[in-house]
Amino acid sequence: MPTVSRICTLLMVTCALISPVFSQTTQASPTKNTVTPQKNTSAVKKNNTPKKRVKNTTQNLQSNTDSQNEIYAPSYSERADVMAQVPEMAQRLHLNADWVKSVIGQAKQLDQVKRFILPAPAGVAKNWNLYRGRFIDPIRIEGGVRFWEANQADIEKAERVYGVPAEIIVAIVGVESLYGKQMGNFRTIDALATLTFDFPTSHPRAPERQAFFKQELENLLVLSHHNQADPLQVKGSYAGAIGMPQFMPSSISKYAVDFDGDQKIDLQNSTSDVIGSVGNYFKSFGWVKGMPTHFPVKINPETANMPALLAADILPSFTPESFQEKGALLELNSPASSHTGKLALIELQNGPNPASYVAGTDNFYVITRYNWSSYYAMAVIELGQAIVNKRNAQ
Ligand SMILES: [Ca+2]
Repeated sequence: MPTVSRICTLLMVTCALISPVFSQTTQASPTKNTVTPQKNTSAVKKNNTPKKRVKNTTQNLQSNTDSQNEIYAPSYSERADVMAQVPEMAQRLHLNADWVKSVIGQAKQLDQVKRFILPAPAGVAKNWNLYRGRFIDPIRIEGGVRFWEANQADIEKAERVYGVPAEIIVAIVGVESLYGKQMGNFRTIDALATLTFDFPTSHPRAPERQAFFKQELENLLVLSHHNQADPLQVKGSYAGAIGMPQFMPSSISKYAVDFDGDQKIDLQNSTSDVIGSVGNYFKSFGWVKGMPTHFPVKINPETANMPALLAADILPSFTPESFQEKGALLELNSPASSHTGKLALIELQNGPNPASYVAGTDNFYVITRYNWSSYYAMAVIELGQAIVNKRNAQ
């Protein structure tokens, strides 16, 4: 597992030649012990609500117009309050103040970014079946089969090195960017500067989120400086995620790897680096080789001890015995009955219809470290299985 300094050393060699190719990992999330069980607190698409996904899709559709909008967007060089913050920021990050001033000054405030970052309106019912349908579709399944075939050696290597199943790695790339076809068209510096200096105050967690994006902006600056790369050239999602796996700047520093050995990390163009980086991300968050992500569970919400079962949310907290004592029943004589780890009752709401439930393991929880949503994790798992089934059927 490469250290940050080694990554930077690798990047420093070549990034000046290739301009910013780093992609952003998902947000570095706290360790398991410090994570509150609320889903969706992170940067990129970290939501359980299908509604938000609609917004993200809208973002993708609208991103073609971003370049036109950028032309008319105000530059931060015109904002005295922002530019006044540069000396302190540069000093704290040990960066050249003139360079930081130049970069921040050329960043633009984008109204679209401020709109997209707002959560879905209250009262929108979560609906797993709708959410699922957006990702488990023929195009994404067939794309996964092709991506797997085209990158088989790297995928098998990642399985060996990190212990993460091929289908999980492939499905992550499929869900995040449709295998590189939808990586976002916002300039990352514009997105992160907007979310740092003009985060919408109407957001329910505005101070927390603004502080997060400020850290990511600073990570982008530091990473670019170390890599001798131009931060103005990096493009990605409205929330600052970059490349096929949609890594945030802090995550590239921590988890991205040079998997093809060309001495640079390129998460926008090197599928090998992408595959290795996704594997390393999961390994770093505690992926257990060979452990299933979840088991089927039978539960009657009318009679089971639902408050107890749902209190810990997605954090695996129950032994199989205590799980079943509370009314969440596992299949007899199945892998679930011999599972030695803890379980969580994962509730997936279906709008007005009865919710779906599965018993999530520690590996299910690890997937939610990529995107803090049980709906996201389940979509990744099911897409991966659908890709496996399609491959086996050929
Ligand atoms: Ca590489």
